[in-house]
Amino acid sequence: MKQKILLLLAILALASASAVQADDGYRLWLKHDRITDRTYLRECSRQFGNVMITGESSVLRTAHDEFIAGLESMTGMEVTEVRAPEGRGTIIAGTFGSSPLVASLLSDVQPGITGEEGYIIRSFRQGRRNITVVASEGERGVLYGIFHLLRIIESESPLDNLTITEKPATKLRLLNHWDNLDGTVERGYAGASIWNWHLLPDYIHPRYRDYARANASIGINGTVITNVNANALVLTYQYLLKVAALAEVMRPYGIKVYLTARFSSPREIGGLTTADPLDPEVINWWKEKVAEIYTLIPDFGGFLVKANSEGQPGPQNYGRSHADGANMLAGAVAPFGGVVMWRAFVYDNNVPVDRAKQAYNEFVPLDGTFRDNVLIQVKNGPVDFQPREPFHPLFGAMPGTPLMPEFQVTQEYLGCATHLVFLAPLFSETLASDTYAAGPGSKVSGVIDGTLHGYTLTGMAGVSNIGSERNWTGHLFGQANWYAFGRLAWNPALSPEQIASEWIRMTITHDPAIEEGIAGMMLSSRETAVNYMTPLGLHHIMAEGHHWGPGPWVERGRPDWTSVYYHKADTVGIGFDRTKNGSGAVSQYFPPLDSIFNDPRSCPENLLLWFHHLPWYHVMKSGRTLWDEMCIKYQEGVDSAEDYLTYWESLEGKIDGEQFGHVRQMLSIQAKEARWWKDACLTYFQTFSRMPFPDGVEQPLHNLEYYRGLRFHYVPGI
Ligand code: GCV
Repeated sequence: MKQKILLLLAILALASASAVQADDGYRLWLKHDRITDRTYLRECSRQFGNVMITGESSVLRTAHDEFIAGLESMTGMEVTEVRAPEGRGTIIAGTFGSSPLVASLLSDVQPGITGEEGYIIRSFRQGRRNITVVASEGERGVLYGIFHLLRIIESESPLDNLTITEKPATKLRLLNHWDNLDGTVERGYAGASIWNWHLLPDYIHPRYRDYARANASIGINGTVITNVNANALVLTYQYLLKVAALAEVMRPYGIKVYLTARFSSPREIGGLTTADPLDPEVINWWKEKVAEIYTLIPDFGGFLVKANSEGQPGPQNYGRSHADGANMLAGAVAPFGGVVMWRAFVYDNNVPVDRAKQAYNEFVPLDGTFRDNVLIQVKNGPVDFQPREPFHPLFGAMPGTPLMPEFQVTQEYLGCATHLVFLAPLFSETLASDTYAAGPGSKVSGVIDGTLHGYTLTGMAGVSNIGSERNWTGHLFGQANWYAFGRLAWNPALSPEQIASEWIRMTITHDPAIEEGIAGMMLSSRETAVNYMTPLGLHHIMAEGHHWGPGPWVERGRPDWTSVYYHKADTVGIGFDRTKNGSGAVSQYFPPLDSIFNDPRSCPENLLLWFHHLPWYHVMKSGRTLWDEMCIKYQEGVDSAEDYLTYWESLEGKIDGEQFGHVRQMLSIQAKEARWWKDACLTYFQTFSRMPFPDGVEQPLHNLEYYRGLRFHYVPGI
């Protein structure tokens, strides 16, 4: 009997060990599951049986631990740590400065090739030995190189004759958290903030380390942990201790911590009567505060500031300029090597004729007046993270001031966390746009990486979509947007195709046919969302406040927060006239773009209603009327969303069951909401066009009153 029970227990143990682990998404793209291809496994053991990753710093120790843990997990090998190349294959990693072996193996590499964060990965044979070297001038470069090598292994790519040289295009690659100290996240759809301010600094949640690790694996080197709608409390000693505890967790992964600075802090927590940036007491208060921060966090990155925008205090409250405000803070952090990222997302209380013009109008005159350690952080488009906007006209227009783009990884205007919208195509569209600032070929990416105007300080920011949900981002495919942001901040020229492929292979499957199917869905998903939400250059027609569903009828309140301000539909036509005869926003672009945008015949049709108010009968390139074209675009969006669901359902049993079930439900919601968007928008716009729906466009499920009457409570993210 006893023997029988023992046997049963053994079988049960075996059964549970061999059962496929359901994937709850926590491991992100760093799953490091066991590779099953025997040939590849043999290759791994030929190359990496021995490991020599030297260096005492915490970052190099991280590189060492990550490589060994990742390799052992993926291959089941037990690696041997050696002091010199041994056996059939050895991996050697380190900095040129700290490892004489690395320096001698790569003696042909000129100083400056990798810099502190770039790296070289080379594999070659030395006699009968396979050698792989991962080398950099800096420790972070070694860590990034190790993560690159793990990525190669995880996607089962060839390991021999590697000759990789990488260097990031931008210096500051930062996530921006709009996380509040009360645990909520503005525009966050993946649960509460991951920072548990109440338990910090004494309780360090394991998630903090995993967060740092995930970011480092894609080259992100900094995080602004608090909301730009800032709370001065975070600058008090009590909270700085908590920030310091987080910084400590991030440090071994090469990640610096930054804070948002509430401009009125000297008054709110400093006991001063003013926050005037030119007031000596204010200047001194910030200097002392910054010194306190650096005592606690020696590698503190600096401040991100939203000032004089949407009710936030700023220098203009005291009759001072954005430059006065930014330079005062920059002066305080400069002695410690810190930076100030000053946001250009500004619009004041006097509603402008065209909000899209305001940042340009305010910042271009200040070009060249900012201190060296200030960057102006500019949203990708001139309004606000819409499904499609033209690139922001500030890019290219401030040659004397480093500009860093701000992308929104969280999907405030793109279905929150429920819709599958892969954002790499959106980010790349901006980065690849030609500003013509210095003639043709002056891409936004050239502004950002500093090559166009010779900026030495460069960066890219992404508003995080991370929360405390088990899978981090709410929607499994939200992880792909986090991943894409990191990869593009490192290399803005990477194609969305490559990013999607890397992510799918590490997160979902290596099956080439399924990879192709999922990539097809991801790569078309942004256009699909544009189609069912805001086709042909429409923008800002979502519901009030939460920005989730459709709300083209929103007309109450501050005009530039309403939908009617943006679409301007009437019985004649629709669209915002930003031509030279209208708001003149086209003139903020360099020639010939100003003329291209100014003329409806040359304006790209996907931006037509951004720049033009056109009659419903306007003839489009397809030969259809504007009305018909708009209807058909909405229908195409709905059809594609439904196709995604149908395709995904065909994957049942072919991919992880938990991933399958989770995404199937999300896609089903997305298909339903795509139809809601189409029906609500078309029934509303039809009251102006008074034209029937063209063939192929399905009749709305309900009438306009129904859609207008829908009310939602407690939508997340506000
Ligand atoms: C953090 C939009 C969003 C706000 C956000 C603001 C900004 O208006 O709706 O939630 O505030 O942009 O970027 O500052």
